[in-house]
Amino acid sequence: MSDERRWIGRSAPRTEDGRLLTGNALFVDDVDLSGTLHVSFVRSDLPSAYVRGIDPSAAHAHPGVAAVYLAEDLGDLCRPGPVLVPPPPIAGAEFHARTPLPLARDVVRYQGEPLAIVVARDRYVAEDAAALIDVDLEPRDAVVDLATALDEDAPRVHDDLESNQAAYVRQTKGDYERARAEADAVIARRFRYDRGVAAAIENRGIVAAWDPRADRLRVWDTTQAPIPIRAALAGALGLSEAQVRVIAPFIGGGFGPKIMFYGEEILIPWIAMQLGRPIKWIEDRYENFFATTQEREQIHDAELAVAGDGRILGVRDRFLHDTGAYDPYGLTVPINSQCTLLGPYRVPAYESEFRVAFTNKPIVTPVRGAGRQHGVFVMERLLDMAARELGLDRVDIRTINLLDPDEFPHDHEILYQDSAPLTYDSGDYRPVLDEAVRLSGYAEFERDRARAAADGKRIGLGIVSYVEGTGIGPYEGARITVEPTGAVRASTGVGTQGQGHFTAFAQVVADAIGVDPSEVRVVTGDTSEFHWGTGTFASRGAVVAGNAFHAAAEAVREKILTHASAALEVARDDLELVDGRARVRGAPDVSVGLGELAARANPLRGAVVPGTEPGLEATSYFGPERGSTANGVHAVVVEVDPDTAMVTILRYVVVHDCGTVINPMIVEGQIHGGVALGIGNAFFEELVFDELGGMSNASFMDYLLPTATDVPPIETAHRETPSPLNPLGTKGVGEAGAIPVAAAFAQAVEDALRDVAPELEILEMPLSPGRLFELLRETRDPARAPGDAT
Ligand code: MCN
Repeated sequence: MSDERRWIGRSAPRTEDGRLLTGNALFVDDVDLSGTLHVSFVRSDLPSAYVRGIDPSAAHAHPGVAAVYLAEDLGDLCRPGPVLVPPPPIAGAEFHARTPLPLARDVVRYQGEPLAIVVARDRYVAEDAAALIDVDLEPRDAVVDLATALDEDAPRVHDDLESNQAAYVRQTKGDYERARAEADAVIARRFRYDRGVAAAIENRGIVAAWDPRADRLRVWDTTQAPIPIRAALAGALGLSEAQVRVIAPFIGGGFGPKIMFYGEEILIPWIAMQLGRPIKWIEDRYENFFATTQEREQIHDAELAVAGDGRILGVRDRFLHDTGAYDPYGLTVPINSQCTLLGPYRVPAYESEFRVAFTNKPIVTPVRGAGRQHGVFVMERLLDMAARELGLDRVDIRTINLLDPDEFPHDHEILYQDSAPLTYDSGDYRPVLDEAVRLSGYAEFERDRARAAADGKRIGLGIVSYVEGTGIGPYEGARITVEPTGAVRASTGVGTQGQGHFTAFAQVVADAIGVDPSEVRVVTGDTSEFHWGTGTFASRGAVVAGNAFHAAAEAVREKILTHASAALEVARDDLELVDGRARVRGAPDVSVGLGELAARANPLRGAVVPGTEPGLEATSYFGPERGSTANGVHAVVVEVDPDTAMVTILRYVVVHDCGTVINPMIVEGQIHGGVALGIGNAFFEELVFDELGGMSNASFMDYLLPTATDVPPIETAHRETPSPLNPLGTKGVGEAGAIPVAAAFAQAVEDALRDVAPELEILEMPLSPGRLFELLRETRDPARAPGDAT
């Protein structure tokens, strides 16, 4: 690392914003190649049906239609997609992989499953023709309710399986039965989490162009994982990887579902090759509600065994996870729930088992937080209820159980989603909680509550903790080149969907080689620039790609110093790298520019010394042995109107620790975005399915997202406990904001209503105003059944 560590830790202005704000950032739909044909999909409007026949003749005959494809036209391409993340090797675990075909053939298993594709001169014609395709579907019984999906008499989503059970996993540590026997209290509850969509501003989209003269395929794709997509495309289309270039340009949000490998991603390039014309498909919003993956449906039966002083003795959790109609993403989401439940706490005994159910609903894969919300919700709610039952303070019951700094690394004796042991690398949890207590005014809150009550207002405070496994492997890479012009080019394989990578990675490079971050041109997500790596998920960019950039930049720094030492005839140790020049310490006028050194490193005459390489360039990789563990505390103050059940968020405080912070402004932005998403998930967003599995609110008119007026200013404080697992000491932050919101929100709402509804327990998410209204009425007057509108 440079002596002049000037950029890491500073809120450098975002280098990408110029392009974004002036309309010069390329998004997939901006790719406008001459001769492009457009695609519309015919999708099943039933969630569960036999495909009895599809007659495309009217669409074929429609003017402007270039082609129509059904499953039977796809040949070998029509085979089930891969399991993208094989489940970890957990003893006794069971996993039945069922992945979708690019176009459904005999059976459709969720509403929106694609059945046919129309290719036409424009999108309007393609949609008109798609509407002419005659699809004969014979309805089958649908599996909709997660609670009964595994019942013996439930209809089968996949006929070849004995039940709808897609997976079973049990992980344990310690002796829960003993913990239970020794406990002074056992708190047992059933918790539910319902479904939502990721709702990125930009829907998915793909443009593909086959160039027969160059024998190459170019694909612009809104993916979070361009390199795996390239490998999959090459394999499926019979091409070498070098013939396929995948570009993930600027992307208007990913939030998880764009990590999936979808049938459309194979079909559009295949059609481009079949027809020899560029092909474009841009998902529309309605389509996105079905065709893009979703998350969050789980039911937990959990119990906490606790001593009279609040010490956690053990936790048992048995839960159901809804994977939708297929399970291409393995067990990442439920394993995250299982592991994240343990939180920042000392839990001597843990018994956790889950069953994954197939249902006739859209496919579930990670959405920001990726199952961690559920774990935090369950644990934090149990702690709240234990505190209440034992007459303890909510903060005290948390403090007493926090792991101490000398307990790291802390091995939880179970496996994490990346197959590595769940071992927390580092942390200092108590100061984080103390700071949140201080910033939220927890100690003075009774006074505030009394004041508000005098004005007829009911306010409540929620305060919860979480940890997040971030920065998992396997690896990422980076290449840095200093060009003879002095320009610095830095590329990596991860794609970017708004996380500020261009700036943060430039800061890492800038620190090592002594330039301004604005001079480092970062390229992400273009396989022609860098083709090793996996993608953007699991809050791993800062850890994995960040440290790859760090390693490559340090290697380039070494080369710069070697060449500068020769050029200036001074010892390397006497040199410093500042403002794009290598200069002599104490004699700044004696210097040489990086561009000049780059030219020297690539001579047109003479000889490059054997054992050295030309140019000021280096490629490095970083693969962490396991993920690093970030942590934090959220506190929220709400006002609840007990008559209307309207909740207003008055304050939101986040204190968090993501190790070394590269760019505090970006990190705060990530937290703000995450909290906004969490607020949406907690209070606004819920997909509603009818009993046949049909989605009732697939539009932003009915599926409510929080708007700017619903998201309060968020007060943020950082603490830094550097991770020992990577040289920069970073931990991830991209999902953290979203993870504990529901738990904090539930506690705050209960707290606000404790005088009017002391029995109220919030055991489910989301909690729309309507649902809170029902719960309140039920609690105050148990004779009234839930949903009774009278
Ligand atoms: N960062 C930092 N210092 C740290 C940690 C992170 O400065 N100690 C910076 C990073 O350099 C990066 C950003 O914060 O610019 C997020 O970093 P990280 O936590 O490593 O997350 P990723 O880069 O891997 O991004 C993925 C993560 C995930 S999994 C989802 S989902 C998500 C998220 O990021 N989707 C997003 N944040 C998003 N933000 C936007 N705008 N859009 C999305 O789709």
